[in-house]
Amino acid sequence: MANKYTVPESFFNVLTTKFDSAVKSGDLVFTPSEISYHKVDEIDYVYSVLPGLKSKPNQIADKKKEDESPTPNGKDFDPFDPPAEPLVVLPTYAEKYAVVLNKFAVVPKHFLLITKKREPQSAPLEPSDLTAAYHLLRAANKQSGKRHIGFFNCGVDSGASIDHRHIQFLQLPESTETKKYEPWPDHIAAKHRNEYTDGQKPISLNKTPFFSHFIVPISSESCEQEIDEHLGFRYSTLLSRVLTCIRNNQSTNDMTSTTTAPRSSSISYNLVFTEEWMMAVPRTAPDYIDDGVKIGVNAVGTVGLLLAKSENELNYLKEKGPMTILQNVTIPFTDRKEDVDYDY
Ligand code: B4P
Repeated sequence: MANKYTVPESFFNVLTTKFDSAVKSGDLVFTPSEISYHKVDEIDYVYSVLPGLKSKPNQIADKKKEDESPTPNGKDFDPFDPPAEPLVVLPTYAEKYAVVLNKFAVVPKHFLLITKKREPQSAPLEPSDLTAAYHLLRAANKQSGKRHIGFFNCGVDSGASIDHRHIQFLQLPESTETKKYEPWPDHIAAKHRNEYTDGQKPISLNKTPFFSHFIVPISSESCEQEIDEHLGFRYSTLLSRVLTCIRNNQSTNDMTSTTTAPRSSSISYNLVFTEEWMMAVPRTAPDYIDDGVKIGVNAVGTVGLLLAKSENELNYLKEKGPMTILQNVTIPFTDRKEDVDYDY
């Protein structure tokens, strides 16, 4: 039975047509990337590198600078208030949202769920945000026949650049005989799917070196009426763990720190989700910076999708290894047996 979250059957066709015409008209800057598949310490990674080192990345940077500069009245520019018409796929979805194309896409048809009225990116997601995002993800998978991932960058250290609530969606890299990519949380969620119950501590991969992360399976059997509650409950379990992990990390840093500099009080994390699971990763920095090299990591980095904006960055990534990059922008994984659920 149709309800306010029902996604039109024409959704993905409209999205495809809009993407093609926005690229053609120049309203959307699509920079195709070269991708390579890697397996490091049993984890699949896909590195995307933007080719034409000088032209395309600068085109993105210049366009963004132009678009994101403050408005004459001094208020921060909000590109989603209102979104540019050529990028709009669904002007209204589930009453309070719209669906728009990413103006600076690296993979085709990258799209965003945005609130129509500006709401902060740093606030916790609401059950309706999760339900709307889940329905869109499911519709994109079904209508395109390709698997997508949804993600949310929350807080200043998460990679978020626009303070207007937005959840993003990308098609996952496909696997072939020789090139394999499987997001590493897949097998953990599959293993625990049947026995995991609401209120249980989220699942983590017990592996070092690794970064702190929290996974909950999503039950696709939940009926339409229950999905709101199901997603909201499991997300709040993740959020609780994120807050505890950040608090523990800050206490440890306070004990070991020799400086009196004020510490950041922000709560930053990435949320990544598929139809089968949700994962939250607490963040401590938006970029990896070392030796004059800066590699930005957003939510999809946590499932092994890393973007290098130059050959130099790509070589650096290969040389240092992806886990060095990821560990530097997150909280190192420790198996804290004393942690209990909801102890924030
Ligand atoms: P945020 O949550 O703020 O941050 P982000 O995805 O990390 O994007 P950022 O802007 O920092 O991009 P970056 O250089 O790291 O997301 C804001 C979103 O709104 C972005 O997708 C942005 O492009 C989009 N946007 C900005 N202005 C807009 C407008 N006027 N209308 C519509 N949309 C607008 O990376 C460059 C791009 O590559 C980003 O799109 C990023 O999501 C994507 N990307 C990063 N890593 C990737 C990977 N491994 N594989 C594929 N794509 C990847």
